[in-house]
Amino acid sequence: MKILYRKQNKLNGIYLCGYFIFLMLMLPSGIFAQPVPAEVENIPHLVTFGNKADTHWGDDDFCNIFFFVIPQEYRDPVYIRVFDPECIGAIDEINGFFNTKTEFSIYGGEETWSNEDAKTGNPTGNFRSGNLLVSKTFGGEVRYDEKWYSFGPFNPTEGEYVKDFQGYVFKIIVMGIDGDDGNLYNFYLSSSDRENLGIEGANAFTYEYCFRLYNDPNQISHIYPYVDDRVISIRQTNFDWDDDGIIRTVTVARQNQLNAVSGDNFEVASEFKVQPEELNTSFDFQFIKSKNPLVRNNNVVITVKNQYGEALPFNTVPIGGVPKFRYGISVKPIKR
Ligand SMILES: [Ca+2]
Ligand SMILES: [Ca+2]
Ligand SMILES: [Ca+2]
Ligand SMILES: [Ca+2]
Repeated sequence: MKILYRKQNKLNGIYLCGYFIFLMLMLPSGIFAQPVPAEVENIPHLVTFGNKADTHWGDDDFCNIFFFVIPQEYRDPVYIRVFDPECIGAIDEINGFFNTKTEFSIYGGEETWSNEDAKTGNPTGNFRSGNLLVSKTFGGEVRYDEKWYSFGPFNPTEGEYVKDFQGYVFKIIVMGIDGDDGNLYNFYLSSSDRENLGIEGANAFTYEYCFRLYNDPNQISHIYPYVDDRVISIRQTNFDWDDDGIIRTVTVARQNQLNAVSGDNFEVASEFKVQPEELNTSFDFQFIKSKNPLVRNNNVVITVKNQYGEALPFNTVPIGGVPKFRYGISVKPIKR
Protein backbone atom coordinates (compact mmCIF):
# COMPACT_ATOMS: atom_id res chain seq x y z
CA MET A 1 0.00 0.00 0.00
CA LYS A 2 2.79 2.35 1.00
CA ILE A 3 4.58 1.82 -2.26
CA LEU A 4 1.40 2.36 -4.19
CA TYR A 5 0.75 5.64 -2.34
CA ARG A 6 4.22 6.91 -3.11
CA LYS A 7 3.81 5.99 -6.71
CA GLN A 8 0.58 7.95 -6.89
CA ASN A 9 2.27 10.98 -5.32
CA LYS A 10 5.06 10.74 -7.80
CA LEU A 11 2.58 10.55 -10.64
CA ASN A 12 0.79 13.65 -9.32
CA GLY A 13 4.14 15.38 -9.10
CA ILE A 14 4.98 14.49 -12.68
CA TYR A 15 1.55 15.61 -13.80
CA LEU A 16 1.85 18.96 -12.01
CA CYS A 17 5.39 19.48 -13.17
CA GLY A 18 4.32 18.71 -16.72
CA TYR A 19 1.46 21.15 -16.45
CA PHE A 20 3.69 24.04 -15.45
CA ILE A 21 6.32 23.20 -18.02
CA PHE A 22 3.43 23.31 -20.48
CA LEU A 23 2.55 26.80 -19.18
CA MET A 24 6.14 27.90 -19.58
CA LEU A 25 6.18 26.53 -23.13
CA MET A 26 3.11 28.58 -23.90
CA LEU A 27 5.16 31.75 -23.35
CA PRO A 28 5.95 33.17 -26.76
CA SER A 29 9.32 31.76 -27.79
CA GLY A 30 12.36 33.98 -27.79
CA ILE A 31 10.84 36.34 -25.22
CA PHE A 32 13.60 37.90 -23.22
CA ALA A 33 12.08 39.30 -20.07
CA GLN A 34 11.68 41.94 -19.15
CA PRO A 35 10.85 45.49 -19.30
CA VAL A 36 8.03 46.27 -16.84
CA PRO A 37 5.62 47.40 -18.18
CA ALA A 38 6.26 45.07 -21.14
CA GLU A 39 6.05 46.05 -24.80
CA VAL A 40 2.79 44.13 -25.28
CA GLU A 41 1.21 46.18 -22.49
CA ASN A 42 2.01 49.51 -24.14
CA ILE A 43 1.94 51.30 -20.79
CA PRO A 44 4.36 54.21 -20.58
CA HIS A 45 5.15 54.11 -16.85
CA LEU A 46 4.25 52.77 -13.45
CA VAL A 47 3.30 55.43 -10.94
CA THR A 48 3.43 55.77 -7.15
CA PHE A 49 2.46 58.97 -5.37
CA GLY A 50 3.86 60.30 -2.12
CA ASN A 51 1.59 59.40 0.80
CA LYS A 52 0.59 63.04 1.39
CA ALA A 53 -1.11 63.23 -2.02
CA ASP A 54 -4.87 63.28 -2.40
CA THR A 55 -6.12 60.07 -4.04
CA HIS A 56 -7.80 62.12 -6.80
CA TRP A 57 -4.36 62.12 -8.47
CA GLY A 58 -5.01 58.47 -9.23
CA ASP A 59 -3.12 56.37 -6.69
CA ASP A 60 -5.34 54.76 -4.06
CA ASP A 61 -2.68 53.43 -1.67
CA PHE A 62 0.71 54.97 -2.61
CA CYS A 63 2.15 51.53 -3.25
CA ASN A 64 3.03 49.22 -6.14
CA ILE A 65 4.11 45.61 -5.54
CA PHE A 66 5.69 43.54 -8.33
CA PHE A 67 7.08 40.00 -8.46
CA PHE A 68 9.83 38.74 -10.74
CA VAL A 69 10.22 35.04 -11.59
CA ILE A 70 13.65 33.70 -12.59
CA PRO A 71 13.56 30.27 -14.27
CA GLN A 72 15.20 27.63 -12.06
CA GLU A 73 17.80 26.71 -14.69
CA TYR A 74 19.16 30.25 -14.69
CA ARG A 75 22.24 30.48 -12.44
CA ASP A 76 23.86 33.84 -13.14
CA PRO A 77 23.41 37.01 -11.08
CA VAL A 78 20.36 39.16 -11.82
CA TYR A 79 19.67 42.86 -11.35
CA ILE A 80 16.39 44.68 -10.85
CA ARG A 81 16.85 47.99 -12.63
CA VAL A 82 14.65 51.04 -12.08
CA PHE A 83 14.32 53.83 -14.65
CA ASP A 84 13.85 57.34 -13.23
CA PRO A 85 13.62 56.15 -9.59
CA GLU A 86 13.68 59.71 -8.19
CA CYS A 87 10.83 62.18 -8.28
CA ILE A 88 11.99 65.35 -10.01
CA GLY A 89 12.49 66.76 -13.49
CA ALA A 90 11.43 64.73 -16.51
CA ILE A 91 8.63 62.13 -16.51
CA ASP A 92 7.42 62.76 -12.95
CA GLU A 93 4.19 64.54 -12.00
CA ILE A 94 4.66 67.68 -9.94
CA ASN A 95 2.15 68.81 -7.31
CA GLY A 96 3.14 72.31 -6.18
CA PHE A 97 6.85 71.64 -5.89
CA PHE A 98 8.74 68.32 -5.83
CA ASN A 99 9.03 67.01 -2.27
CA THR A 100 8.34 63.28 -2.64
CA LYS A 101 10.32 60.38 -1.22
CA THR A 102 9.87 56.89 -2.63
CA GLU A 103 11.18 53.74 -0.99
CA PHE A 104 12.07 50.69 -3.12
CA SER A 105 12.50 47.45 -1.14
CA ILE A 106 13.40 44.05 -2.55
CA TYR A 107 12.53 40.78 -0.84
CA GLY A 108 13.56 37.16 -1.33
CA GLY A 109 13.51 33.88 0.57
CA GLU A 110 10.64 31.92 2.05
CA GLU A 111 7.17 33.48 2.05
CA THR A 112 8.17 36.28 -0.33
CA TRP A 113 5.27 35.29 -2.57
CA SER A 114 3.66 32.29 -0.86
CA ASN A 115 2.45 34.28 2.15
CA GLU A 116 -1.23 35.03 1.52
CA ASP A 117 -0.77 38.69 2.52
CA ALA A 118 1.73 39.11 -0.33
CA LYS A 119 -0.94 38.28 -2.93
CA THR A 120 -3.68 40.78 -2.16
CA GLY A 121 -2.19 43.69 -4.08
CA ASN A 122 -2.67 45.81 -0.95
CA PRO A 123 -0.03 47.05 1.50
CA THR A 124 -1.76 45.38 4.43
CA GLY A 125 -0.95 42.61 6.92
CA ASN A 126 2.35 40.84 6.35
CA PHE A 127 2.75 42.08 2.77
CA ARG A 128 6.48 42.56 3.44
CA SER A 129 6.87 38.79 3.92
CA GLY A 130 10.24 37.25 3.08
CA ASN A 131 13.73 38.56 3.80
CA LEU A 132 14.51 42.18 3.03
CA LEU A 133 17.49 42.02 0.67
CA VAL A 134 17.93 45.72 -0.01
CA SER A 135 16.04 48.98 0.38
CA LYS A 136 16.76 52.45 -0.96
CA THR A 137 14.84 55.71 -0.75
CA PHE A 138 14.93 58.21 -3.60
CA GLY A 139 13.93 61.85 -3.33
CA GLY A 140 14.82 64.59 -5.79
CA GLU A 141 18.30 63.42 -6.89
CA VAL A 142 18.80 65.04 -10.29
CA ARG A 143 21.57 62.54 -11.11
CA TYR A 144 18.96 59.78 -11.43
CA ASP A 145 16.58 61.81 -13.60
CA GLU A 146 15.85 59.71 -16.72
CA LYS A 147 18.64 57.32 -15.67
CA TRP A 148 18.67 53.67 -14.62
CA TYR A 149 19.54 52.58 -11.08
CA SER A 150 20.46 48.89 -10.61
CA PHE A 151 19.60 46.87 -7.51
CA GLY A 152 21.73 43.73 -7.15
CA PRO A 153 23.50 41.55 -7.99
CA PHE A 154 21.14 38.92 -6.65
CA ASN A 155 21.81 35.23 -6.82
CA PRO A 156 18.59 33.73 -8.27
CA THR A 157 18.43 31.31 -5.31
CA GLU A 158 18.01 34.31 -2.98
CA GLY A 159 14.45 34.43 -4.30
CA GLU A 160 11.71 32.15 -2.97
CA TYR A 161 11.65 28.83 -4.82
CA VAL A 162 8.12 28.22 -6.07
CA LYS A 163 7.57 24.81 -7.58
CA ASP A 164 4.48 25.92 -9.48
CA PHE A 165 6.54 28.54 -11.32
CA GLN A 166 9.60 26.31 -11.74
CA GLY A 167 11.59 29.28 -10.59
CA TYR A 168 12.69 31.76 -7.96
CA VAL A 169 10.54 34.73 -7.03
CA PHE A 170 11.64 38.18 -5.91
CA LYS A 171 9.32 40.95 -4.74
CA ILE A 172 9.77 44.68 -5.08
CA ILE A 173 7.64 47.02 -2.98
CA VAL A 174 7.51 50.68 -4.02
CA MET A 175 6.10 53.02 -1.36
CA GLY A 176 5.56 56.75 -1.48
CA ILE A 177 6.74 57.52 2.08
CA ASP A 178 6.61 61.33 1.96
CA GLY A 179 5.47 64.23 -0.25
CA ASP A 180 2.55 64.56 -2.64
CA ASP A 181 3.93 64.23 -6.19
CA GLY A 182 3.66 61.34 -8.63
CA ASN A 183 6.82 59.27 -9.07
CA LEU A 184 6.77 57.65 -12.52
CA TYR A 185 9.24 54.86 -13.24
CA ASN A 186 9.84 51.55 -15.04
CA PHE A 187 11.61 48.28 -14.16
CA TYR A 188 13.84 45.97 -16.11
CA LEU A 189 14.96 42.54 -14.93
CA SER A 190 18.46 42.30 -16.34
CA SER A 191 21.52 40.09 -16.33
CA SER A 192 23.67 43.25 -16.33
CA ASP A 193 23.91 46.28 -14.05
CA ARG A 194 25.00 48.51 -16.95
CA GLU A 195 22.36 47.76 -19.57
CA ASN A 196 19.05 46.05 -20.11
CA LEU A 197 19.79 42.46 -21.03
CA GLY A 198 16.75 40.23 -20.69
CA ILE A 199 16.59 36.78 -19.12
CA GLU A 200 14.88 34.22 -21.30
CA GLY A 201 11.80 32.64 -19.74
CA ALA A 202 11.58 35.14 -16.87
CA ASN A 203 8.30 36.87 -16.13
CA ALA A 204 6.91 39.56 -13.85
CA PHE A 205 3.48 40.04 -12.37
CA THR A 206 1.46 42.14 -9.98
CA TYR A 207 -1.94 41.86 -8.30
CA GLU A 208 -2.84 45.54 -8.41
CA TYR A 209 -1.63 47.65 -11.28
CA CYS A 210 -1.18 51.40 -10.75
CA PHE A 211 0.00 52.98 -13.98
CA ARG A 212 0.04 56.07 -16.19
CA LEU A 213 -1.75 56.16 -19.54
CA TYR A 214 -0.34 57.87 -22.60
CA ASN A 215 -1.52 61.38 -23.40
CA ASP A 216 -1.81 60.26 -27.05
CA PRO A 217 -5.39 58.97 -27.47
CA ASN A 218 -4.29 56.64 -30.28
CA GLN A 219 -2.21 54.56 -27.88
CA ILE A 220 -4.11 51.62 -26.38
CA SER A 221 -2.70 50.17 -23.15
CA HIS A 222 -3.33 46.54 -22.13
CA ILE A 223 -3.10 44.33 -19.08
CA TYR A 224 -3.36 40.56 -19.14
CA PRO A 225 -4.64 38.72 -16.07
CA TYR A 226 -4.27 34.95 -16.23
CA VAL A 227 -7.51 33.07 -15.58
CA ASP A 228 -6.80 29.59 -14.27
CA ASP A 229 -9.25 26.69 -14.12
CA ARG A 230 -10.50 27.58 -10.61
CA VAL A 231 -12.08 30.79 -11.83
CA ILE A 232 -15.86 30.87 -12.20
CA SER A 233 -16.45 34.60 -12.32
CA ILE A 234 -14.30 37.68 -12.29
CA ARG A 235 -14.70 41.17 -10.99
CA GLN A 236 -12.65 43.92 -12.55
CA THR A 237 -12.26 47.22 -10.72
CA ASN A 238 -10.87 50.51 -11.97
CA PHE A 239 -10.10 53.52 -9.79
CA ASP A 240 -9.84 57.14 -11.01
CA TRP A 241 -10.29 56.44 -14.71
CA ASP A 242 -11.49 60.07 -15.06
CA ASP A 243 -14.17 59.07 -17.62
CA ASP A 244 -11.36 58.69 -20.13
CA GLY A 245 -12.92 56.68 -22.99
CA ILE A 246 -13.62 52.96 -22.65
CA ILE A 247 -12.22 49.85 -21.01
CA ARG A 248 -12.97 46.67 -22.92
CA THR A 249 -12.29 43.01 -22.45
CA VAL A 250 -11.10 40.76 -25.24
CA THR A 251 -10.69 37.02 -24.72
CA VAL A 252 -10.89 33.91 -26.86
CA ALA A 253 -14.67 34.17 -26.37
CA ARG A 254 -15.27 37.94 -26.09
CA GLN A 255 -14.69 40.31 -28.94
CA ASN A 256 -15.55 43.63 -27.39
CA GLN A 257 -17.04 43.58 -23.91
CA LEU A 258 -17.34 47.00 -22.35
CA ASN A 259 -16.59 47.48 -18.65
CA ALA A 260 -18.00 50.04 -16.24
CA VAL A 261 -15.66 53.01 -16.02
CA SER A 262 -14.88 55.29 -13.09
CA GLY A 263 -14.63 59.05 -12.91
CA ASP A 264 -12.47 61.13 -10.62
CA ASN A 265 -11.37 59.56 -7.32
CA PHE A 266 -13.70 56.59 -7.12
CA GLU A 267 -13.79 52.94 -8.06
CA VAL A 268 -16.29 50.95 -10.09
CA ALA A 269 -16.52 47.23 -10.77
CA SER A 270 -17.74 44.95 -13.57
CA GLU A 271 -18.48 41.35 -12.85
CA PHE A 272 -18.88 38.55 -15.35
CA LYS A 273 -18.94 34.81 -15.63
CA VAL A 274 -15.99 33.00 -17.18
CA GLN A 275 -16.77 30.57 -20.01
CA PRO A 276 -15.18 27.10 -20.24
CA GLU A 277 -13.20 28.16 -23.34
CA GLU A 278 -11.64 30.98 -21.35
CA LEU A 279 -10.16 28.83 -18.59
CA ASN A 280 -6.37 28.70 -18.57
CA THR A 281 -6.08 31.69 -20.90
CA SER A 282 -5.06 35.28 -20.41
CA PHE A 283 -7.65 38.04 -20.68
CA ASP A 284 -6.85 41.28 -22.45
CA PHE A 285 -8.17 44.42 -20.75
CA GLN A 286 -7.79 47.30 -23.18
CA PHE A 287 -7.67 50.93 -22.12
CA ILE A 288 -8.90 53.10 -24.95
CA LYS A 289 -8.67 56.82 -24.30
CA SER A 290 -11.18 59.46 -25.25
CA LYS A 291 -10.10 61.64 -28.19
CA ASN A 292 -12.27 64.53 -27.10
CA PRO A 293 -11.96 65.71 -24.42
CA LEU A 294 -8.35 64.62 -24.06
CA VAL A 295 -7.53 63.54 -20.50
CA ARG A 296 -3.89 64.30 -19.71
CA ASN A 297 -1.64 62.61 -17.15
CA ASN A 298 -4.23 59.96 -16.35
CA ASN A 299 -3.16 57.53 -13.59
CA VAL A 300 -5.36 54.50 -12.82
CA VAL A 301 -5.47 51.50 -10.50
CA ILE A 302 -6.78 48.16 -11.81
CA THR A 303 -7.56 44.88 -10.08
CA VAL A 304 -9.18 41.65 -11.26
CA LYS A 305 -10.46 39.20 -8.66
CA ASN A 306 -12.05 35.76 -8.82
CA GLN A 307 -15.27 34.62 -7.14
CA TYR A 308 -13.41 34.11 -3.84
CA GLY A 309 -12.18 37.71 -3.88
CA GLU A 310 -8.62 36.55 -4.61
CA ALA A 311 -6.63 38.90 -6.83
CA LEU A 312 -5.53 37.40 -10.16
CA PRO A 313 -1.97 38.04 -11.33
CA PHE A 314 -1.32 40.36 -14.25
CA ASN A 315 1.63 38.84 -16.09
CA THR A 316 3.65 41.34 -18.05
CA VAL A 317 4.18 38.60 -20.64
CA PRO A 318 0.71 37.07 -21.03
CA ILE A 319 0.71 33.32 -20.40
CA GLY A 320 -0.37 31.55 -23.58
CA GLY A 321 0.19 34.77 -25.52
CA VAL A 322 -2.13 37.69 -26.23
CA PRO A 323 -5.66 36.23 -26.46
CA LYS A 324 -7.32 36.39 -29.87
CA PHE A 325 -11.08 36.29 -30.20
CA ARG A 326 -12.22 33.14 -31.99
CA TYR A 327 -15.32 33.46 -34.10
CA GLY A 328 -17.94 30.90 -33.23
CA ILE A 329 -17.70 31.31 -29.47
CA SER A 330 -19.60 34.13 -27.88
CA VAL A 331 -20.85 34.99 -24.45
CA LYS A 332 -23.04 37.49 -22.71
CA PRO A 333 -22.28 39.27 -19.46
CA ILE A 334 -24.20 38.16 -16.36
CA LYS A 335 -27.42 40.09 -15.87
CA ARG A 336 -27.37 41.54 -12.33
CA1 LIG B 1 4.80 68.41 -4.00
CA1 LIG C 1 12.38 62.21 -13.12
CA1 LIG D 1 10.52 59.09 -11.35
CA1 LIG E 1 -6.84 59.20 -13.12
